[in-house]
Amino acid sequence: MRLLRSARAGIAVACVSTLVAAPLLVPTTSTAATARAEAAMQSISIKVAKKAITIHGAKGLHAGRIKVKVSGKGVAEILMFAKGYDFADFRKDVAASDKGDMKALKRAIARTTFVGGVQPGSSGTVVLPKAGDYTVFSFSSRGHGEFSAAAKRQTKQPKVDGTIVGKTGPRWGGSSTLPAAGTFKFKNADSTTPHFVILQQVAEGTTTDQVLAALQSEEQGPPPDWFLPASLETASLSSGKSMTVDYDLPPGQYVVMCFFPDPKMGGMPHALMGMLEMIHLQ
Ligand SMILES: [Cu+2]
Repeated sequence: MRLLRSARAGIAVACVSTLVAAPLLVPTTSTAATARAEAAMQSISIKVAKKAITIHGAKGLHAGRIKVKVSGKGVAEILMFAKGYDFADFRKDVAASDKGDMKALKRAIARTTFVGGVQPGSSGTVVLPKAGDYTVFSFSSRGHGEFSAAAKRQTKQPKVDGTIVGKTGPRWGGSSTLPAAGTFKFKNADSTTPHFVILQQVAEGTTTDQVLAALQSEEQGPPPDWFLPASLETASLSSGKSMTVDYDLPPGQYVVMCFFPDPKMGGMPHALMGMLEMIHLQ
């Protein structure tokens, strides 16, 4: 998944100067009412550090919807592996796909359920599909975390302000406008591949063709002038899965992108296959 990682790194590098200047993702403040509603939902917190991933609050956890809060250095990805496949296999397959081994990439996709997760400083909900063992992974950490969930409990999806849908193509569907702060639902309705979301703020009027050209460009140097500082990233979701993401971003135009690599295209990230869409936050 070299392309996935380098694409993420590229975005991160482009953002870094402005990220330091402005706290872009202020944790959403809950009103008393939502705090009461959330009280019933199980909750875990995940800290992603370079060397280790630590998880708090996972004791006595049941499968079903849980609230996830992430802090630290990178996006936390919650994974469940198929029987006979484990984190060591996953790591090995990711390393092999880095070197262009598409069989390894296909195996990693086939044997891993990507349950979702959020970036540091953010929160959301994910659905643990069934009782069993879960692994927390991050491209930003050498470590990993583990937790278990007991029999599933039925839980309600929190109220959302809009939806972002990954569709077969690959392409995007869902809301064309969202409030600047709130909660969106991210659903992967594509039966063929996992997807993740990067929301990147761009200048008003920027086109997906401009973004595509910039992504395809080999040029090093400063980001294009339409590239604005605010961004948000989620973890990957397998086919049929959904999650909710709490966010607070500056109003404006954003490009929705996914950089998950496609094994049928030699590992090309979906964004370069045209999985780009413009939305507005207002
Ligand atoms: Cu994708």
